[in-house]
Amino acid sequence: MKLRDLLIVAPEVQEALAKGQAVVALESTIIAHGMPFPKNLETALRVEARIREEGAIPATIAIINGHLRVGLNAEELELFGREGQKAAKVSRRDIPFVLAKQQNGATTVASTMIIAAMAGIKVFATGGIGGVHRGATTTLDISADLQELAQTSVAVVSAGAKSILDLGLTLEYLETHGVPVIGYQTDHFPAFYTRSSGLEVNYRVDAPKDIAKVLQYKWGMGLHGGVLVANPIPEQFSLSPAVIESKIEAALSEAHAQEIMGKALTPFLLAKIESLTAGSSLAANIELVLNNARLGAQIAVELAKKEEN
Ligand code: PSU
Ligand code: MN
Repeated sequence: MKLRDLLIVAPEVQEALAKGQAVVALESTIIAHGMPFPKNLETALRVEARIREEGAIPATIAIINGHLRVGLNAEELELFGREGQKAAKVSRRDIPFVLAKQQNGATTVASTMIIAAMAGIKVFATGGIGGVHRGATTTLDISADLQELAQTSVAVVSAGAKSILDLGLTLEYLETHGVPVIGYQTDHFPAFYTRSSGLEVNYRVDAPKDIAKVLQYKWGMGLHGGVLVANPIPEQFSLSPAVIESKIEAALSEAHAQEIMGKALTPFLLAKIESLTAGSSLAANIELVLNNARLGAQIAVELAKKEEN
């Protein structure tokens, strides 16, 4: 089996990479499992458009018919939008199984990072990353996203992580594994729907070109691994911390009562919170993803400029 038969990079993305132009990777689990149809598809298309507006090329990543795909067209995005929770959620451990069966799979942060790195894409924008779940001291539920950030050299732009997670433990885990957490124009780690978790980031960086500079030094010296860029939701779209916390607690106790575990837990909580907030969390989610797409594109553009020299 040859990698070139397995990995299919869309011509536009391939051309941009060959010319050293800016490319931003996007995940497909956020489409299939993170938002309901048709908002998920609409958002996926808007995110790609936002990246183009900033002068970068979007590359949504997924597994289709047993191929690793980098750069999807509108019909392919729609496929994942419509399949929703029926599409397999594919993290690092799942990739070979979906390939072997020639199936389709929606890639998480972890598997999107793996495939982006294979294609030579260095910047990836999403909504929120997986992390250490609340109660992980007994359940050991820690997302494979964190381990991926430890080993795969891609910068992930997110709005922090939802407080369905234990954000303090998530930051500790990243510290142990040497993953730097950059706050974009903030000193605090954002909590997805809200601009601050009250926890501090490792470094505050205020300009995309300075983030690109750090990436250039890190990878230029051969220091492998990811970087987490935490970009707070714009003020006007952020939700009330007290309201969102009560919904998160209700969703968590529902998950506990129904004994939801493993890979089903995150999608269950995302859907539950959305229904409990009557869609206001979805509106916030969409805005923060667009905001991350823009920052991801700006960083990719700056990185491409630096690599020219
Ligand atoms: N958190 C979100 N939205 C998402 C996800 C997480 O706010 O869509 C998705 C991402 O694809 C992430 C995955 O990589 O869930 C993490 O799942 P788990 O906790 O099972 O590793
Ligand atoms: Mn898990």
